[in-house]
Amino acid sequence: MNFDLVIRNGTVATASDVFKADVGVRGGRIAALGDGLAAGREEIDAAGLLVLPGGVDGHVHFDQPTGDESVMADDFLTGTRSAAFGGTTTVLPFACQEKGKTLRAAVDDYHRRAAGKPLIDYAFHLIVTDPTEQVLGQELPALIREGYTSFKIYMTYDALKLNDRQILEVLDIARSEGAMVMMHAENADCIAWLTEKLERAGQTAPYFHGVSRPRVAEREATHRAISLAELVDVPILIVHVSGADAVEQIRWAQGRGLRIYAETCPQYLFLTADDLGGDGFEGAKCVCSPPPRDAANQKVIWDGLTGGAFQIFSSDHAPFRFDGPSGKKVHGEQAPFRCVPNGIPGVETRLPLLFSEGVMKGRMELTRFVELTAANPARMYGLHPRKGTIAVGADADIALWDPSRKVTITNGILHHNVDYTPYEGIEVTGWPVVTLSRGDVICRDGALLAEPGRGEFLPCGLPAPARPKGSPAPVLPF
Ligand code: DUC
Ligand code: ZN
Ligand code: ZN
Repeated sequence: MNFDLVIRNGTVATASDVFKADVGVRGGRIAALGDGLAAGREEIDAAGLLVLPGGVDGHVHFDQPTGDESVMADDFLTGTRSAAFGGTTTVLPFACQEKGKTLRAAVDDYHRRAAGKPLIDYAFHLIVTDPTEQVLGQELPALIREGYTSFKIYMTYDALKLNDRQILEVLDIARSEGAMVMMHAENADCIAWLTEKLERAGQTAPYFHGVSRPRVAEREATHRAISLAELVDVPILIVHVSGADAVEQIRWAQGRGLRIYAETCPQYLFLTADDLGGDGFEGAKCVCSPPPRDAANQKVIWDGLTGGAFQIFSSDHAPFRFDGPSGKKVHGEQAPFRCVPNGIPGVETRLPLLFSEGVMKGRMELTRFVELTAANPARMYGLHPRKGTIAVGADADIALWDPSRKVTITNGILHHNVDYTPYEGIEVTGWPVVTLSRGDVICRDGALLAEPGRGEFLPCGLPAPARPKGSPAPVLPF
């Protein structure tokens, strides 16, 4: 039995095990794991390397319309290129409904934006901003059944936010259809009130973006999201959790047996509010929401990652160039923080940062790293076991890591289309040296070997973690 490819002599890690094995690939899938596999048409010697499932980044924004003249710096080509070089082989960006338009229009538009570009496989989350009767009664259920099985809702931003009643209606559909709901939990009125007060006081520099979105605004919304989900009896996932207070709410809910899941991101481990300061407009580079906090909060986020409060570690890659007319400076360098596009790049640095500071510094096991960055996002969004693991039958989406390679992160070595990285100058140990997608070597030692458009759209299954407590057990296939 011959293979298209055999990866020999490496150390394989999944979310549960670390073991020595060769990996045989046929037809884009993993066909065998074992010792002394038969020859492959192609062979890779992975001696000294880790053989990890390609990362699944469950939260990225590529080419997403912004509502003003700003333009995201990465499209489906540059965004997936950057992901691939960072060891990620599946991404889930967002198709965002425009208020007054249909969800279907957003999905169609987003497929057009992706067409011919992705280098790796991708699925879409929806963003529901206008839950009309038609959306709730027909469109959303139909789209869920077509494979758009997760969607985000916002508790802040005028153009996006839902009120509590609307949130309940949407959660109810998620419950009956089995979809996963992602919640952006910040209290809109607290933020609006503080923003106006700061503006009246002339405190409009990027630093005050953080002041306008305090931890208590995140805490209140997190608690409210949990309460609404409990009322409806549906699991939810709180995205991009930044502060200790929100973590406390999440732990409280989990301790009560509620299915509340949580995601955090590199910015809440590696940046602080000080990064929003600095000279002039420089802090705009780190304007994202929720904002980075301080060292004490970073520690709580680390504890949540290692201790189990968080299930997912995503990048929330939301790329805007610093210079030029359509990025952070779209409204000029003197623009008040409320006009600065929200978001920072990070799809390529997500895995190396967590690997280095988490695994290499002994904070977490390699299995936990794989769980947080690949297996759990795949499970949470209905892509497991096709994605997120190394197992017979899974797609051969694999990143070969050199665990001892030391790299200083600078924007020059990254492959996104952004003109800065918030992580400039951080030295990491461990780096992905080869990335495979469905058995194709797409990146090797800094060279891109893939053609645009080779990435496939993935309709998602109904995620098991989205099942309400006490719902009937699934029918097993044996
Ligand atoms: N929320 C996100 O998920 N990404 C970027 C900005 C935001 O508010
Ligand atoms: Zn958000
Ligand atoms: Zn986001």
